[in-house]
Amino acid sequence: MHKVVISGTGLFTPPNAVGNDQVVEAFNAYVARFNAEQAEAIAAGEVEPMVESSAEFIEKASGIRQRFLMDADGVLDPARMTPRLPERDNEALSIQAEMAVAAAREALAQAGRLAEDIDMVIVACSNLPRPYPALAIEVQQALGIEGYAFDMNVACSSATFGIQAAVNAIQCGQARAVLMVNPEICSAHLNFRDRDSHFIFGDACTAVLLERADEAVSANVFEVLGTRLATAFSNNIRNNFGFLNRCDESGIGQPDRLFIQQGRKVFKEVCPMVGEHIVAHLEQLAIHPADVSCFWLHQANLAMNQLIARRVLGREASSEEAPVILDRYANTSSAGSIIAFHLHKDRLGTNDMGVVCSFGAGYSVGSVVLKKG
Ligand code: CO8
Repeated sequence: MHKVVISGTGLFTPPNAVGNDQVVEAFNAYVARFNAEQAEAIAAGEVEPMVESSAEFIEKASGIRQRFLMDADGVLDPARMTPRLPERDNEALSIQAEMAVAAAREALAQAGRLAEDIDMVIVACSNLPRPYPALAIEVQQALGIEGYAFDMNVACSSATFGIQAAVNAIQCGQARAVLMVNPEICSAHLNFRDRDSHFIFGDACTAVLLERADEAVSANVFEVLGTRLATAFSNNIRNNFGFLNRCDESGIGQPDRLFIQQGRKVFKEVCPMVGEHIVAHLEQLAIHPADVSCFWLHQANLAMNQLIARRVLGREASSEEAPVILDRYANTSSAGSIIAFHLHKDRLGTNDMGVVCSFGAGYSVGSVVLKKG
């Protein structure tokens, strides 16, 4: 079997940086509006009044300070609270394909590769724009890549599951090089009217280029020592948006057609699952956790990452060992751990090891153990 390396990564960051104070101001204006409109029903005890959000709570509970959004005006308009992203003509490049192409070009350039060197494209993300044609095939066409492409969705773990699919294809000789991209517009499926979650997500796109180690031309490569995936069904993070919605009118427009979660339960159940997963994966590869230089973890909650790192290392991790990007990007679903890797991978010296780890809805957990070449 061929050895596989990551030879390039890319990141597309949307143009609109939005601070906690801005999302809170919009949310609180919406609350004032709602409570005024419902004043009679609230006074009669028929409707619960909405409660304001606070920027201090958000930073303390999550570690998030700001997020990047594809559109901020629509989100920050209390009369709308949804990004304004006009649908494009079928002949035009779709918005997620545009994000993917931007991130992919950076990954290709880092790897010193051209479209003709790539045999396979995977788009792996939480929210796809349509059932078909596959977004991955649109990205493949836009970049001028031959071979084949497909979409996959494992929520926040889409990127690590995508990496394993790419590794398998390269190891078996089905592809020389694979481009795996994660265009996430989380803001389009986030309920900005929900106090518990209106601050959680941001938008971004990442790209990872994987190829045969013996054919890589970049001097800056990371060998994939192993991948490990796990899933366990849970209703604690859920989104009921889907093609069957139109078959039952009673559900149309209901909040559960957007992102919903039991945040506390997720925290309690997922942290141990992820800690054990990483330890077991390292054990399988005969690597001691103390010999790992960096953990590029999924970026959902700062306390969650600190707890997972403690479970794996048996002590606090420094910011060099478990880099944080969610303060700036918030939770960008599958892109989060790859943003951390992309922005902090250069800290590793030759033969240093690191772990990319994602976790989220499903539940799903994915880890990728890497060694700097
Ligand atoms: N402002 C002020 N106070 C608030 C707010 C707010 N906005 N929200 C809640 N509070 C209050 C509550 O009312 C509560 O008050 P009280 O104690 O008086 O009852 C108190 O704060 C505590 O509330 P919580 O218990 O809800 O708060 P937590 O400390 O648990 O923090 C978090 C909430 C930050 C959500 C935290 O639970 C968390 O981060 N959990 C982990 C979540 C996680 O990792 N989820 C992963 C999901 S991502 C994924 O899998 C991908 C899905 C696909 C993406 C789709 C894109 C949309």
